[in-house]
Amino acid sequence: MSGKNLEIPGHVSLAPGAGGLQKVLVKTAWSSAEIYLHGAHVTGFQKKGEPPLLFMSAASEFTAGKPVRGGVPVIFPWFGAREGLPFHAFARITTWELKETSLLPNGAVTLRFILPDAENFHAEYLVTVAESLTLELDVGNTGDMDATFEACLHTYFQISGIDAISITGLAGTSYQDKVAGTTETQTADAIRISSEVDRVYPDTAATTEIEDPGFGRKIRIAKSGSNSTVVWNPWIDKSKRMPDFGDEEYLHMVCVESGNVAQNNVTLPPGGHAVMKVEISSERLLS
Ligand code: TA6
Repeated sequence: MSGKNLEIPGHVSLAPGAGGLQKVLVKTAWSSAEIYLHGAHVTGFQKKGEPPLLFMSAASEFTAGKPVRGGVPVIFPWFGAREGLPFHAFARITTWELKETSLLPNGAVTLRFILPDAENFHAEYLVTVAESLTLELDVGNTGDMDATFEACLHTYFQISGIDAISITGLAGTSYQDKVAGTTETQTADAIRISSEVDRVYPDTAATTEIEDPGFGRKIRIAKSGSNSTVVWNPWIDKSKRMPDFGDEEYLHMVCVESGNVAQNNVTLPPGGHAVMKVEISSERLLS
């Protein structure tokens, strides 16, 4: 565990979290955040005077070797199932090392995490807490051959109600519908959710927005170095099958995930690097 010298009075403190896992508490002039070293998992981000931007399940586990349900799971170096290996890979169930914390002149706080033993990859994760939350996953190939990986910042957003929100930015984009097992095109400008949704939109660098009249806010998800967007809500039946997720929590969350998955996987030459960056911000909805 990194030393106390990583604390910044009034801005960064280390504390024991749920399940005895170590967490970092961050305060800025605009916001507060909570990050666990387990998975370098951002479990909370909230702007002053607003509801939390990230959803956390009340039933989440906080156990070594198990994923946390909510916040921003860091999915790396593969997305989805791999025979005999953890679903959504090992980065989110591994303890990352907190290497550095900084208070920038503009009042933002940055935290730099490193993933130990990432096979022939070097993975660093820079979390910037300010009026927005910026997440940067920097992956390098430390091997002597080309190396291919997938990555996804699997963000769970807190919403007022699943029937109230609409998601824009993906109009005209094709997607794999993992519920129906088909390939579709996003014809409607706005995605509205009234059943289980599990969609992988490939080849899109688009900024997406979640419009939430119930909370009177619009959440913006701007990204670079990411060509895949995933939209997921488990709806009723899948929620009941998830032991670490409340039966009715699907009503107040939606995942809009930024990554490079499936056909958008990334191949790095020896010594090559790839950086994926996501900035999450919000603004008041003009009534
Ligand atoms: O990102 C969508 C997805 O792949 C869904 O298919 C669902 O499995 C979700 O991730 C949650 O996965 P998890 O392993 O966190 O339960």
